[in-house]
Amino acid sequence: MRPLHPPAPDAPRRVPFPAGLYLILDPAVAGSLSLPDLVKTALTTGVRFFQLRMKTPHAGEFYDLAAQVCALVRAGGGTFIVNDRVDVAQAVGADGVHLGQEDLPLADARAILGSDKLIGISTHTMKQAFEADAGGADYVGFGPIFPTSTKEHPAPVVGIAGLREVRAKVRVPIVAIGGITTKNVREVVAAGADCCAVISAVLAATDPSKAMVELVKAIESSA
Ligand code: TZP
Ligand code: MG
Repeated sequence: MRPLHPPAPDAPRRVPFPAGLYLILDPAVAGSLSLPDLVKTALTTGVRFFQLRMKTPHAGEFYDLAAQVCALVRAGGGTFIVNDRVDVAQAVGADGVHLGQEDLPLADARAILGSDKLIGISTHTMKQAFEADAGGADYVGFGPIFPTSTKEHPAPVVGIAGLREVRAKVRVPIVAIGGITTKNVREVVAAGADCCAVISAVLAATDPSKAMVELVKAIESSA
């Protein structure tokens, strides 16, 4: 895995960026699986980077689960990111927020959360990745690398070649996403991803614990 750039001496202290497996917790995919239980297991398998993605209009529902997961992740030494909602991220004291192209603008999220928090931006083209990097994102999500059925109306598949191109031009860490599994994760790391984000490869696995162990092992051995 490629080394991350050391921060400039005068750069503000930010939450450390944990390379490796980035586990996205989405209750819509988890079904009857308990996300708090899954987080506890994930921490024992070496997962350190978590995001809660909850496509609900009810901020209170999002807040309740985010507060619970945030406390567990923190207790286990992990990093916790809230998807979409800057208000929920701030309210639960998360380590940051992950924004899509149609969410709050990066500059406004930064003004609210401050320089200590991580802000990630979903990108699907070189132009978007470049803009996110130039705009001060702490990392870019890039994908879908492979076809995915988890996201509604996904952008066109960017492929391993697309990931390589973005890796060559973008300075900040890259979180690759979309259709990543134990079978293809090594080629994603080899193409320069700092993190591999998965939803269904873990949440819809017959044995989520085994899937996490295999993914963590595959990423570490490809780094
Ligand atoms: N953004 C791009 S692809 C995707 C998101 C949220 C879904 C990833 O889910 P999976 O199940 O790991 O393909
Ligand atoms: Mg979003």
